[in-house]
Amino acid sequence: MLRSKAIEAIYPELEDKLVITIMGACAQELYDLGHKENFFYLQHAMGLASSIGLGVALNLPHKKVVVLDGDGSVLMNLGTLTTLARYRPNNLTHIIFDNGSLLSTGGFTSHTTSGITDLAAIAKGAGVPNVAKATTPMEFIEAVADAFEGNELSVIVAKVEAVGPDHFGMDFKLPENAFRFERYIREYVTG
Ligand SMILES: Cc1ncc(C[n+]2csc(CCOP(=O)(O)OP(=O)(O)O)c2C)c(N)n1
Repeated sequence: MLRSKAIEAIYPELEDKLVITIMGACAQELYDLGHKENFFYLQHAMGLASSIGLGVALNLPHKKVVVLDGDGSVLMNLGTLTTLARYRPNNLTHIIFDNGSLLSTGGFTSHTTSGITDLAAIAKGAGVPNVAKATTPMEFIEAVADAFEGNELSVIVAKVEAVGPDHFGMDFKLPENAFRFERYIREYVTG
């Protein structure tokens, strides 16, 4: 499964949700489908997309929040799964695209390569109530639909190929990214 295609498949469902992505390839693939004011592309702070998603979800319980994460990022902040499970926001869906690689910085293998580390098992062990694994586009679409329709904290581990975009670049700079998202939340979500 290609992550770009998986994101494309759920893109229409992201319109009414707050979306936080990790940096690099995943962010670029979402951006290339069309930027929306409800998207926030986390930069530099590897591992913390789910922590930001947790904070947003707890503070805006009426809004669905989606985190698009990577295996390398989650492995850098493994405790995040236990913190998510402890606070259990039922409006948060944490999608981990597991490509077994730190793709955005050159494609070094991660601990999930060749099935060594099972992030779905870790999420389950951490106490996340709804955990799904997807290896095909159909499984992915079904798992995401289930999570978006359901009313419980969900983690979806989607096995994807270690393939990213052939270009990088967005038409706004780093601080602008943060200010825009904050302003959007203030004006259109809380306001
Ligand atoms: C603390 C920290 N270490 C290293 C980096 C450099 N870095 C940026 S993205 C990335 C790889 C992320 O891997 P993963 O989450 O699996 O996503 P992928 O790139 O495979 O889509 C790395 C190592 C960083 N931004 N922050």
